[in-house]
Amino acid sequence: MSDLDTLKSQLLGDVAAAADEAAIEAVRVAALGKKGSVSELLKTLGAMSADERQTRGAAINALKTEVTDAITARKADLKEAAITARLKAETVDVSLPVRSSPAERGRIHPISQIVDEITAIFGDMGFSIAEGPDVETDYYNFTALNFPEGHPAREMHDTFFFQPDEKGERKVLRTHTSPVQVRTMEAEKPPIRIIIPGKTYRQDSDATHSPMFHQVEGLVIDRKANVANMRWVLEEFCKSFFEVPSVTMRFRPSFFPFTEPSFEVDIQCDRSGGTVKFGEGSDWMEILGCGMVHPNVLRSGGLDPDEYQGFAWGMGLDRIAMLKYGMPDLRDFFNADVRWMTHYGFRPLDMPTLFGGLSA
Ligand code: 2NM
Repeated sequence: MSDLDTLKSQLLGDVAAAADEAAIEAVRVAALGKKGSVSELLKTLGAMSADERQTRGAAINALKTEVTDAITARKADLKEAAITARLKAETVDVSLPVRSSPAERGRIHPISQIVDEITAIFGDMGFSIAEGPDVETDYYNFTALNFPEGHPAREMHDTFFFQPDEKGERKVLRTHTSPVQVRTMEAEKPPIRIIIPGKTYRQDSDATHSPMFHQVEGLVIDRKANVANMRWVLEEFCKSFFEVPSVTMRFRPSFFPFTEPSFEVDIQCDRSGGTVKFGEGSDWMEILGCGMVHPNVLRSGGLDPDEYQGFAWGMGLDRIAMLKYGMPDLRDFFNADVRWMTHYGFRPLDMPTLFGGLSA
């Protein structure tokens, strides 16, 4: 066997043994690279006689061609094998159900949905949102709102009291969101048009009462704001909120310390079927309280009652949400049960708007 035959069988053996693309590349460099075994042989041609070069040169070039072809073929095979292996490893089972993204699976709590709906309605009427602390002073929760010291209305609220602090001041969990109205009157100049959604607290707990519940209150202060304006605002709100073209409302005289006159408002409804229908029927349902802001409350807010007047209202959200969405037990609202949320919750991307439909 000549030296070329030996080299050839060795190189072809290396080619056949190369198991992946990196290995075959190493074989190529070892044979055909600058210092490769075949390249080194080619370099010997220069020192040969013309005759010798003719026979020896042809043999070396034949070897080079054969080795090059073998490497090229093996490379192609290995590349093909690598692609096949990768396709096999990366298969997708298209029959599996699509897993939804967190944004699609998440749900908006019905209370948040109600607040978003009410915000859309009053936002459209030019109201903005005001907020305040859940832990209030006795002054803002009661005194500034015309609940005199020792007045029985303070007991009406079943207040959660904190231990007195070092100054003897006893903070409370706000029993309504009305303290925010006083804080807003202190901070802003009329005209004022705000709604105040938020958590409120009273010691009360059964199937229809939770010690933490939700309210939206509203306040309008201007030079001539009056009961007729209030009626219009509340009627527009009810039509939008209950998604009916007309509602009949009943204003019954009532008492709240912070308003005079005060009213409780019912809307006409039909309870004869399994669900409540609004805008028709022979039943009445109480939905909110309202009135003209008491002069003492205006004074608490730093406003002159001879210059400004206003109206305010308040409604509980939890009961209204139960009614609107047909949820039977209030306690489910706060159990954080994901099955309940999946059933009663709202999709985060379905934002309530007046033009797109509130709860559609
Ligand atoms: C209600 C009913 C009637 C009310 C009054 C005020 C304030 F601070 F402006 F005087 N805020 N909220 C109000 C009036 C609340 O809830 C049933």
